[in-house]
Amino acid sequence: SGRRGLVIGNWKMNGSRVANLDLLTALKERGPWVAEVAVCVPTPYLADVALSLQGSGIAWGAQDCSRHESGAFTGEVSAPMLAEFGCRYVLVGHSERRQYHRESDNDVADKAKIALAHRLTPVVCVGETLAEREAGATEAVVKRQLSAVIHGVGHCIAQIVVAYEPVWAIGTGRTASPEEAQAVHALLRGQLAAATVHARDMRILYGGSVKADNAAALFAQPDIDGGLVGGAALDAQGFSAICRAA
Ligand code: G2H
Repeated sequence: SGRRGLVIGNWKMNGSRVANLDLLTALKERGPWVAEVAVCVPTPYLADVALSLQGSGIAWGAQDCSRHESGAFTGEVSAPMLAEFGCRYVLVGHSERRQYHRESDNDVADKAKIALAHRLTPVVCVGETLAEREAGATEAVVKRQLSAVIHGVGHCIAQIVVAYEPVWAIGTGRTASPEEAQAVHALLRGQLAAATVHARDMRILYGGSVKADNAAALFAQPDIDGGLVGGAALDAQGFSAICRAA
């Protein structure tokens, strides 16, 4: 395909001002890569990260945003605020948000919509739990999750990035096999194709225990366009190797 690979590091709630600078300095020394590379960092670090990555070719983003534009939402961070700090991406609907913060498919669709309105690229995360997979519901679950976003954002759907993250593979060391992941990616691309003529140009990332030693096999699949990388994104050498594989 003509799609450029994309690897996004999801730092989750890790790092410190000093450690982040070390990590980004080491990462910048290892680039550039053929694939596009970005890091989604905890929001308090955005100003530091923007300064460090400005002009580096590495993009940055956040891990969540409010579904509201502004107002009385204590503790929330808005899409326009993220845009102000130069974010290119914002993760929406990560399974940890869905699980621990009870985000619904509708919340996720609203977040994707407000991100797009502020020229941020939402990385819409979908994925089934182990119980859902074992019940044979994988297809129905990811379709329902993506469908909410397709309906929410309308013709802007071509502007999003999708990340398939089977919940049972997140931080567990258990990765979906390249074939298992490809099957779901193909399904998701088919669903996008029913909504937009641009589906073939859209990036669908795989996430869930991506490491330097399994990345190449995953990224070799025809509908896997890169990765959303958690734990392995906290080490410059390992993350760079993953970026090289995409
Ligand atoms: C899945 C992934 C990054 P990890 O959550 O979003 O994390 O690579 O640690 O499984």
